[in-house]
Amino acid sequence: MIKSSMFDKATPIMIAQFIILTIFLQINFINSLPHPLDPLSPTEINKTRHIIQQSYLGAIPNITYHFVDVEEPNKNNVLKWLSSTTKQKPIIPRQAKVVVRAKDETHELVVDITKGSIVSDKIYKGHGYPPFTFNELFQASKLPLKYSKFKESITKRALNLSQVSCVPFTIGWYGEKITRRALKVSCFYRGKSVNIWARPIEGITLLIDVDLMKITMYNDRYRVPMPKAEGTNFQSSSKNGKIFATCNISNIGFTIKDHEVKWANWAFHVGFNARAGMIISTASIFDDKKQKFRRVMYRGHVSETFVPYMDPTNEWYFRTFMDVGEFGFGRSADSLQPKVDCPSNAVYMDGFMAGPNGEVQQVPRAICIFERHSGNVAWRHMEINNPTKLIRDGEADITLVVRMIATVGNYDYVLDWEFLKSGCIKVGVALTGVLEMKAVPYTHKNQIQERVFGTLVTENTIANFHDHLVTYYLDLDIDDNANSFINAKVQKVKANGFGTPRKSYWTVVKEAAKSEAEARIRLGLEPAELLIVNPNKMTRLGNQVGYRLISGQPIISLLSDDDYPQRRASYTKYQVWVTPYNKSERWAGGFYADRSRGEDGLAIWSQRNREIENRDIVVWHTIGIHHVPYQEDFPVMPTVQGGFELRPANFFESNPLL
Ligand SMILES: *[C@@H]1O[C@H](CO)[C@@H](O)[C@H](O)[C@H]1NC(C)=O
Ligand SMILES: *[C@@H]1O[C@H](CO)[C@@H](O)[C@H](O)[C@H]1NC(C)=O
Ligand SMILES: *[C@@H]1O[C@H](CO)[C@@H](O)[C@H](O)[C@H]1NC(C)=O
Ligand SMILES: *[C@@H]1O[C@H](CO)[C@@H](O)[C@H](O)[C@H]1NC(C)=O
Ligand SMILES: *[C@@H]1O[C@H](CO)[C@@H](O)[C@H](O)[C@H]1NC(C)=O
Ligand SMILES: [Cu+2]
Repeated sequence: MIKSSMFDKATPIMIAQFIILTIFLQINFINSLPHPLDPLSPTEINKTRHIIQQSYLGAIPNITYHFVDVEEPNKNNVLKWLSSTTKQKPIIPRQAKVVVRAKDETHELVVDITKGSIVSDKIYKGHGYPPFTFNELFQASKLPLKYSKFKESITKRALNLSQVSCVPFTIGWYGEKITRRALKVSCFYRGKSVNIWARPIEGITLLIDVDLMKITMYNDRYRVPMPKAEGTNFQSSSKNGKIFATCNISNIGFTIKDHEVKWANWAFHVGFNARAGMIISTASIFDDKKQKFRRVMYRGHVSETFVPYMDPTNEWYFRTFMDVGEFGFGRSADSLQPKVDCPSNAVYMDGFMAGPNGEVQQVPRAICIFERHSGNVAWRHMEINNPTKLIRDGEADITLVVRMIATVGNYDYVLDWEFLKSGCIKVGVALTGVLEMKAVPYTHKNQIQERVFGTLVTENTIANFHDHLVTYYLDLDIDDNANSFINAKVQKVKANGFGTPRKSYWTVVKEAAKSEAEARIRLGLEPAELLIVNPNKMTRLGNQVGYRLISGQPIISLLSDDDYPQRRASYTKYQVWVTPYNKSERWAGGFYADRSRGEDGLAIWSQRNREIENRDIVVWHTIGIHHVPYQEDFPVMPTVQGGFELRPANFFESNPLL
């Protein structure tokens, strides 16, 4: 799903970005040694492109860049780099992983930026394709407007072609033999509305062969009335009341050095790439009692999202998006609006990625970091049982939030990592934006005789049912690499032999999961405590140090296992998976998600049923909603908040806030 609004403005944005970028590069030219997990800098992206263009690939006309990111460095080297003094730091070469398409083939390259050479070049022959470039999506969106059959369809509907905007959609895989990259394009009618999603031109299917950039199938099956423009606008005329309170909040203090953030007792690294968007790395917390930083998480980011629509009809069945792999949260990152997206005390970071030709693209203010004075209580107590006086104390909850917003077509995902002084990390996903809607002949529910697949949200408009399943990659390293995962059962026990009238109580039964199969979990059926512990480290009292994963609303995909989109997103059948760390296993839906067949990805890796006890392990957690739209979600939906929490569990000797 694509940022259609950007298409119309592509050229001015690109020019503006180029000017900003040129200025930026001149200022930023002198740079110190980068942190090994730093994203590629603009200079490095440019250099990567230069190295590739100088190779035999540069002689091939029109090669396109689909993925450019820092090649994942060896974890042990990164840890050594972090723990050693400047002079003793191991040299970690700056390398880029690049996917280019040349002559209809997908090349996977590793480029050594320092040496200026391509160190590995493989042609990927498996199923699935890398994400489309911006140019490909842009060109695909314009094809219908020049296509005579489509023009006829528009005339038949008495619409004005100049008011039509088309949006390309990825199309998944439905058992067919795939030889080409393809998109389907849906068109919308602006007219007097800015909300294109509210005015779908229903009944038309357009298939585009992206390698040929040609329409290869056209079908106009039916016509329904165009939903009216009135009431679809989501821009308010006045900004009053929309912004955060303007009173000045002063930060108690955080420091940002390049990508490294220090605040209160936390230290972590904030990265950015085109695929995951924001990436939190090497988060550790200072332990006052031990007088040292202790490791909590090596890496955390969104790994994949699955957004299948529940309309099996011809024009809708294929809408089963895997936004991260098919498009990219980083590529969908929006420039944050001060005082609306982030409060007035926020500090911003830009994001950089490679564009279709490998050139640098900048997202100004891609990430914001701010202290949140939530008005909540961090802890408190009032004691009346003291003979001499009333005793009362407490502390206000002040936290640090790191945020980005991805606008993937119609939806906006507000993605937060919130750090608490108590050692908690809260991960938030807030959903807002515009629903994907289907035009129908009905203006009232009592006219509906056939089956519809959503809610009538305004006249002639059904907002279709769908899911949002957001899967997180969480490489937790609790106090070191070797960790175990415990699905502690909270179990009822009969109270026998105590000589009291109690008949029952509950207790906790803990056993570390030995292999991957024991750590696939569906939450919500029975009470459980999910723990990631370091079995080699104990508190003074002998408890294993650990962290808890506290899930929000549990969700699994309800699609049948043999349904094609479900085969591609088979990891959505469990909310929790644990795998042994492997640096090439990061994308739950597989690396080549576009038109994939479910042959790569978390569910496949996990079938090896590897040992996970007392090892470097990665936890995968899926959150989200089955989205049943209601009228209030129209024309733009109020935010729905979701998330989960990582909370110390015998990690500290006592409350770290005191
Ligand atoms: C990008 O790289 C090319 C070739 O190395 C160089 O000529 C150019 O100045 C660079 N541009 C920027 C903006 O760094
Ligand atoms: C390469 O791109 C240019 C400009 O878009 C176009 O004119 C040309 O036909 C393309 N060449 C090939 C071989 O696709
Ligand atoms: C179509 O839209 C254009 C641009 O807004 C306008 O000039 C033209 O008159 C419209 N044509 C019809 C038939 O409405
Ligand atoms: C906020 O701070 C700015 C800059 O220090 C100052 O100009 C402004 O008056 C302050 N506003 C309020 C409401 O205190
Ligand atoms: C790491 O994962 C990849 C992809 O699943 C696999 O091919 C490779 O064998 C794994 N490496 C190890 C050491 O297990
Ligand atoms: Cu939704």
